[in-house]
Amino acid sequence: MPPTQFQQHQQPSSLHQGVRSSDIPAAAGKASAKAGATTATIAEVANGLLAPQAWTSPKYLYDALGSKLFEAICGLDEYYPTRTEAAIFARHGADIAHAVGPGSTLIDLGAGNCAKAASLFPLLHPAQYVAVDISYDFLSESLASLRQRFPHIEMTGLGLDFSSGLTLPASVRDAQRLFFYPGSSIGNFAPEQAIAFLRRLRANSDSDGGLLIGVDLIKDSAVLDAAYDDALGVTAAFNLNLLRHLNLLLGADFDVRQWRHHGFFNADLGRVEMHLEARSEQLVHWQGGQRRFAKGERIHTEDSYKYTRAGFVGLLEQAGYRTARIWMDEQQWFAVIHARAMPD
Ligand code: AVJ
Repeated sequence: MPPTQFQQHQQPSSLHQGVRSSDIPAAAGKASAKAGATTATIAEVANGLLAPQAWTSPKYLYDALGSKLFEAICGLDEYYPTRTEAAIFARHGADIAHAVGPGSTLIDLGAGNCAKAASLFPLLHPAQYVAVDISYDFLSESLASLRQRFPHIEMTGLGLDFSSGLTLPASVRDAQRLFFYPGSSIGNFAPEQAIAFLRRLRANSDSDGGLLIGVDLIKDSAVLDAAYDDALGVTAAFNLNLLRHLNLLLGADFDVRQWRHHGFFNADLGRVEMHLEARSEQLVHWQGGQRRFAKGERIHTEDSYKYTRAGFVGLLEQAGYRTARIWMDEQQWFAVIHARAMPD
């Protein structure tokens, strides 16, 4: 499937599916409406499931269990990105803070428990910390404890889905906005969408704005293959859990045992792909639809783009940023990049 098919969906780092006020409950008041699924959600997912090459947005990987499985992935030996990025921040934190300078308005995209950003506070000394995540409930708890630990930093929590647009309220300072986007979350966007997304960040900054971003780099494909198809099968469980989630969300009847995980690096397209493959021919139903899957047919569930340094620097340039500094681990598996807004 073309990489652009994930574009209209959401950014990678929002770990919870959002419910917008504009969503309309499916079969309102009827028992057939399960787990908060809406007609819009059902239509969106069905559209992908019915495509010649079936696909689903990666956001459906992250229900409550999926988020726990992703956390487990981050602790696997094979899954190097999380610990490698953490090591870069630990080793180069002072240098990064020096490059960025104090007094920034640190805007954390997909903040979650705010831990990554908070570990930088003692060096970075931001004037304001703005935590953005699709789930505000989670944020407010994290921020309450951070306010105690860092009383000099103004803290703001925003519960919004920044993939579909970014409108920052007046409570967010204009000066020295630094968008923080760690974890190689940018990898879920196809390059064209990544550029569009970064342009939106640039459009929300003055000429003193910047970006601090974690980017996963192209490396030996055996390393990438193992990171997305680990020995314990945690990534397989993470991927297969999507079907369990769809059963709840859509009232579908996927038989999880009849599917197999695939996760591998596609060198031609510079991305890791995750798929679910039918082990046998089967008919799957959901609210308002059905599809027959042949044995061996696949559902494409995620893309995770990997970059060369030069490739990502070029992408930043197209988005209106010039790369100021790059920090990497010794193996050059992962990069933390500080970019500054190009004057418009
Ligand atoms: C959360 C998008 C950064 O692409 O590495 C991990 C998701 N998928 N293992 C990634 C993921 C399978 C992860 N991101």
